[in-house]
Amino acid sequence: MKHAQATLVLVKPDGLKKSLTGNILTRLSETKLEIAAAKVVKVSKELAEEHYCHLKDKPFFAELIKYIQGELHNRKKVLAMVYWGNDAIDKVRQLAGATNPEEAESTSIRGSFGRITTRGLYENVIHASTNENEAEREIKLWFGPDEIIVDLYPTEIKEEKLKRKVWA
Ligand code: IDP
Ligand code: MG
Repeated sequence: MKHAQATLVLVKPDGLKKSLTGNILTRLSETKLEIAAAKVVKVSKELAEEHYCHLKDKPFFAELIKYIQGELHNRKKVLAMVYWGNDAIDKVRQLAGATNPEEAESTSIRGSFGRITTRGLYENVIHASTNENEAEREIKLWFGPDEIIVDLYPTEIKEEKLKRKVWA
């Protein structure tokens, strides 16, 4: 059954370096999904390791962390977005293409612009969540509730006395 879903999309550092943001957003706009959140993020090691925690035993894990932190491309940021709408997860995955850019359909984003490095890492330009559980985990990791314009998951009010940076 098709229903409204949210999915996390990241334009990875290779996508930024190759100036593919406009191209990727144009392709994603074909889905008629809505952008529910967007920001540029400087990815900490902690965030990188948490995002890819399911891959921590893989031989390419250390390289993957460097990749998403932008250390392989001298672009220390990613563009993080939440896309929202009917069947969002599969629609975005379909446009993204298979994980291995050599196996991805040639018209997909990864098939068009991805590569495999000499060290064997798949540099595949974008991230997209694969299922609803993963999407929820990832969206909560990358965004706070106030940064998303639709109510996706239950929230609570926490009273905190925190020092924070404001405009001077
Ligand atoms: P996904 O991004 O298609 O969901 P995951 O298995 O979650 O694929 O892997 C996360 C990222 O790790 C991939 O996008 C790719 O950059 C890298 N990666 C995954 N599997 C391999 C592999 O077998 N060799 C090299 N890099 C890989
Ligand atoms: Mg994945």
